Amino acid sequence: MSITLDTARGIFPGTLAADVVPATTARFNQLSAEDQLALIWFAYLEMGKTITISAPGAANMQFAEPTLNQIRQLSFKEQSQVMCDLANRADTPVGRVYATWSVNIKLGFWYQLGQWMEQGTVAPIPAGYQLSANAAAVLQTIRGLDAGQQITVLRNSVVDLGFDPSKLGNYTRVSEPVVVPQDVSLRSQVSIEGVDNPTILSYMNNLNANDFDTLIELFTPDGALQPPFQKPIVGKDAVFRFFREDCQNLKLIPEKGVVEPAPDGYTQIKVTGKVQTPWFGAGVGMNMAWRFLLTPENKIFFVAIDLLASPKELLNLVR
Ligand code: 45D
Repeated sequence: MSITLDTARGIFPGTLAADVVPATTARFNQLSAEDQLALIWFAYLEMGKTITISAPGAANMQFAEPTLNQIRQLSFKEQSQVMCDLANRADTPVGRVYATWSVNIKLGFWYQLGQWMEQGTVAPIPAGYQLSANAAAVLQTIRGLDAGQQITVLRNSVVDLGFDPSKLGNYTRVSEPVVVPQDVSLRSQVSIEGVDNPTILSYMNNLNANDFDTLIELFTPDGALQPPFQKPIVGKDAVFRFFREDCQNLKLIPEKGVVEPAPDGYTQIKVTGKVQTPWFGAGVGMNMAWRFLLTPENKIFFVAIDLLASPKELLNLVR
């Protein structure tokens, strides 16, 4: 039996991912636009009591700024309409611009609107807004999640707003500028209990240093990366673009792992640990697993990144 992307996706099948996240997102997407906006707003306010979100840098905000300034000039009624249109995925000028943005630009856009809503310069969610019973139930589910799962639900709901990018036709993707990789002398080196494979250590260290040029050379030409709750991104070019657009300034803190032989001279390696996003820094450590499949030449043929169901899963290294 030879190795394919499909067999690769099935390695370490005992890994328990936080399926409650896509399930909650699916329920969220069934709600009315008004309920969606109000619900994320309430969830966002509640989370803000325990964790702080970092302000995005100026380089990050420059692309959203023209749209934000346009919105600020509008009446409250018009502002609410713009936000509802985004939640309705409507085909509007703002919805189309929004669709071209990377995840971080979308998050920065809402971060700024949220600040203005709190300050009262942009239309707030009406005081006393009553969530529907379904929306209230979704909010209740979100309350029960751990912080890493909560921010992932929030992130997913923001990403899904706006006009559907697949309906845009040809367009230019807009993402924040790529930062210079961290100076080699300043780089920290991870250590992983049970794993000394140099490709794995290099993956973690180069991603932590934003050194995507070196990182991508660890992959085979047809190598694939599967982000949490997504389909695999296949091929070096696509994976490289993903790193540059969506993976800057992450902090990977792998803790332990196992190395096992796989068919055809391949090696499968599972690592568990924490990941921090620049949006919340050390305030939120997401419980994650990496499931790698390496070729006999020690190149990455496949890696899946999973958000784990519970901290207990950090200890689950069995096949
Ligand atoms: O008024 O090894 C609302 C990979 C509407 C790469 C709003 C990775 C209403 C390979 C929207 C509520 C990337 C896969 C306002 C590893 C409203 C690899 C505002 C993993 C104002 C490890 C809402 C990386 C706002 C991971 C402002 C797992 C919401 C990264 C803001 C995960 C929400 C990153 C924010 C996550 C959420 C970031 C900022 C989960 C950020 C979440």
